[in-house]
Amino acid sequence: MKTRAAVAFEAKRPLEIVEVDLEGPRAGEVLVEIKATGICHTDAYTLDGLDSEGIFPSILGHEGAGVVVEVGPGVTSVAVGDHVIPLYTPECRQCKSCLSRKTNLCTAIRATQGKGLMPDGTSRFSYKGQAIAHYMGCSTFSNFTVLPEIALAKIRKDAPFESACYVGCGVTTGVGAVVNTAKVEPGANCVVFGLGGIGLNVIQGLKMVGADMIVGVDINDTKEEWGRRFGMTHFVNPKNVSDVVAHLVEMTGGGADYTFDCTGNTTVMRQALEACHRGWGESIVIGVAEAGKEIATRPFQLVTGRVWRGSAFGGARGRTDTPRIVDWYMDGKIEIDPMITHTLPLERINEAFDLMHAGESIRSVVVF
Ligand code: NAD
Ligand code: AHE
Ligand code: ZN
Repeated sequence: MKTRAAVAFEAKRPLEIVEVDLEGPRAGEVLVEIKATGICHTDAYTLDGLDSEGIFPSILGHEGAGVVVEVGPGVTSVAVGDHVIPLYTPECRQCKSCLSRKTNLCTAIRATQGKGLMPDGTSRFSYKGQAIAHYMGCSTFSNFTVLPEIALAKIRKDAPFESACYVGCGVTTGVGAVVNTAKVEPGANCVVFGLGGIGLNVIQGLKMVGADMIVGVDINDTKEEWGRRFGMTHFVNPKNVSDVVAHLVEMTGGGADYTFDCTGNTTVMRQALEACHRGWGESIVIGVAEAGKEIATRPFQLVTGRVWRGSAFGGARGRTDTPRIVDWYMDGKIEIDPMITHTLPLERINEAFDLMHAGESIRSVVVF
């Protein structure tokens, strides 16, 4: 079939909206009509050529929601008409990682996914006879896409696609980092670095679990109002203080119980670790750093009890946890709608990247 898609032909070039060819689902695969997709900073990072796994040409996008239109042979967990969220972190429930119960990082299809291919080693997308790579196993910047069954979470039908799509990455990543990775307890003092589409979800997760101090740190002053809107209690612009770590340690009475990096900046990651309380403070790295970047700190920081931990997709087991997060939204436990600052048609998707780079959006969503 033909489908409209925004194709990344080359790094650092705007996406082009073209009609691409899409092959139907093979065994264990599902054809999904994408109804809405968010634009996450990770899409921008890959488009900007900063991802060591970036492939071109490809169809980016990993934060979608849609409807199952066809299932391949052997598919049992979803059916035509089901509403689904594509999962860049699938959940096969059979691999060593899934069975360990220690991680959400299913390894069943990670190798082919990283190469922009379906599990059988081929691509379903092509343009003028040339293969186009899938992205993070999702490629939600296409009106129709094919995914493995294990990479689809079935969600309730009354959830609007325009908001449910955000659960496909940003909401789950932020709220999940609090609930699943850090397991923040009520009364904790926390610091969140970077108040964008991820950081604000960390903040609302912290509020939900009953954190005490929720300090937000951002170089963009306009983010203060956004942070307060979702539960932030204090704001710091690092540009206004001489030593941000010392400032935060003093503010939190000796250091934070938990800190979260939602910037992808390795200098900030170090600050986030060092702003933790001696003896027990934990820093969660959520931000994705540019290819080649490394983190550093004095080992003494770890010897004296601070913990450096990472979180991918908020530690969520996609098929099990994302339908529950959609329920939290539908039950009013978390908010999504106010964070969706811009809604655009696919033809204007490049504006979403401009808005993000200008710090003018929290989340832009393309509605097909
Ligand atoms: P965003 O662009 O919406 O927000 C980033 C925020 O960080 C902005 O408000 C910006 O002003 C702020 N910022 C930038 N530099 C800063 C600095 N030096 N100090 C303080 N604040 C700073 O991006 P997003 O969509 O929220 O994504 C944030 C990061 O999380 C990205 O690196 C993204 O790739 C990553 N991410 C990771 C996962 C995961 O599973 N680990 C999932 C989604 C996104
Ligand atoms: N491909 C990059 C790493 C990118 C990365 O860390 N991705 C996060 C999700 S970001 C979503 O917005 C993730 O889940 N990583 C786990 C995984 O298996 O990819 C690189 O450095 O090569
Ligand atoms: Zn993302």
